[in-house]
Amino acid sequence: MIKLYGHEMSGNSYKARLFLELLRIDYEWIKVDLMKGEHKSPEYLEINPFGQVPLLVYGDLKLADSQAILVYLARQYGGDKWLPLEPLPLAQVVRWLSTTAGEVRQGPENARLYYLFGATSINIERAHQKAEYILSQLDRHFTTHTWLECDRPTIADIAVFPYIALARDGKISLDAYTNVLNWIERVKQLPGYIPMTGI
Ligand SMILES: N[C@@H](CCC(=O)N[C@@H](CS)C(=O)NCC(=O)O)C(=O)O
Repeated sequence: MIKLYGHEMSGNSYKARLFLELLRIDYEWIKVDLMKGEHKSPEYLEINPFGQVPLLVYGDLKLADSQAILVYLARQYGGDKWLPLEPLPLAQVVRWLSTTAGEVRQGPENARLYYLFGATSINIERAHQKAEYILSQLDRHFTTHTWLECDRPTIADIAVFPYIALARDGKISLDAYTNVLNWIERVKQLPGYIPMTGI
């Protein structure tokens, strides 16, 4: 059985867990207590030298990084439904995976780290500026798109969703972004959807 190492307050862990649930795949959830520093223990560093969650383990496979986990699960278990095969739609989906690791991380994810986990080395003004920027971009995108790409939910939506939906944890209001709010509601209606604290 697949094992997913994660923490319940980690949006990146939630991302992998949400997708396993949407795919209706059985898995074992293994809590790595970030607050106790378990992710930096020698035992954990042995299986993930980056010392981060999430980590997917399946037999000999050890796969870190939430975006990589989405790609693996989508291709292994989802056919081309969640991750298209054709060059252009595939590239369009990958573009949002990059945006997740870029603008979404630098904006709402960092603002949440600052307020919720006391990561005071983060420049909060810059995080809020970045958040405003990506939220405006997304809101404009959703004036003409129901889903991020391909007119259907793909791993682009699953990757971007958690830290956008958790933006309020970083003291970022979503009220001005009606199209984003409507998209969040659409994601919540997907069969198999599970919530996390803050969403
Ligand atoms: N690129 C990684 C980032 C993972 C990440 O930042 N995980 C956080 C929790 S959400 C973590 O483990 N932080 C502890 C650390 O980096 O020391 C992913 O998308 O999974």
